Amino acid sequence: MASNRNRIAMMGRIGSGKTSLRQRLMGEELKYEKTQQVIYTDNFVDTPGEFIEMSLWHSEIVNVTLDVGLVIVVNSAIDPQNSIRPNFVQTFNLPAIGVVTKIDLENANIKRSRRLLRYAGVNDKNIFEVSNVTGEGLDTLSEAVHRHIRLGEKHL
Ligand SMILES: Nc1nc2c(ncn2[C@@H]2O[C@H](COP(=O)(O)OP(=O)(O)OP(=O)(O)O)[C@@H](O)[C@H]2O)c(=O)[nH]1
Ligand SMILES: [Mg+2]
Repeated sequence: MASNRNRIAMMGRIGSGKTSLRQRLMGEELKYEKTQQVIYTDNFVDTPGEFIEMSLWHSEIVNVTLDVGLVIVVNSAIDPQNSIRPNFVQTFNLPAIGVVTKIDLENANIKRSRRLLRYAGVNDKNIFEVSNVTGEGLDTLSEAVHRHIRLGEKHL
């Protein structure tokens, strides 16, 4: 059977910046588009924030991870709410990276985001801070992602 392991699953609350980050990591123009369903591209499985926010969809998240080699959990630095249960990422037995987005905004609370990502089970050394708008932090994140996934290549 063909392997889909050269793909990344994007997870996080509605509006946290998953799709924007996918566009940035692929060097595409930022284009706002609400994710209404699971979107498969060569290197990504982009999920709607509803998958994390509504427990009804939690089993779908597990299905999605069968098709990937890396999980990215996205947390917006301006969102005080958490929808991810403790050690959530450990369920998948996959490498996990945490990304704090929206660090360009005045009311960004990076410390809170890092805490929520650790709570979700992401190791502190695998948490990166970025702005999808200014591009800050994206090079460092990109390097970390490339240790797991060859972006730009179709899945094997
Ligand atoms: N200022 C700022 N805005 C951002 C950043 N990342 C995303 N946004 C904005 O936040 C909004 C939501 O971004 P999306 O990438 O669509 O979020 P999403 O997580 O894919 O949302 P769903 O598809 O609804 O689950 C858009 O208006 C983006 O332009 C960032 O780093 N900084
Ligand atoms: Mg989206």
